[in-house]
Amino acid sequence: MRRVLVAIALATLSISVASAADIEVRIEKMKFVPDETRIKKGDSIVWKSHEKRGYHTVWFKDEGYPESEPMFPDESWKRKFDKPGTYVYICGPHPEMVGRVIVE
Ligand SMILES: [Cu+2]
Repeated sequence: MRRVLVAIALATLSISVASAADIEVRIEKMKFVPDETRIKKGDSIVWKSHEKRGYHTVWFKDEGYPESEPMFPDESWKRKFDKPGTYVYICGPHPEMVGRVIVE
C-alpha cells in the first residue's frame, strides 16, 4: 500500500512539474514582443534581449516589485507568477515600453 501511495505521489509531482512552463517575451526594437502574454498560474516569463546594443529592464512599478537587473544583448531575466491577475510592467529607462502579463 505504501508503495502505491509513493507511486501516486511521484506521478502527481511529475505532472505538476511538467505543466509549469517558461514562456519567452522578446525584447527587440524598443518593444516587448508580444506586449501581452497569457500564462497559467505557476508559469514563468523569461524576458530576453534580442537587441544589438543598449539595455532594458522589466519593472512592475505599480506593484512595487523590484526592477530587474539591466538586460544587455542576449541577457535575460525571469519571474514566476503564482497568483492570477493582470500585471503591467514597463522598462525603467524607456517607460514608453509597456507590457502586460495575464495570469489565469
Ligand atoms: Cu528599454
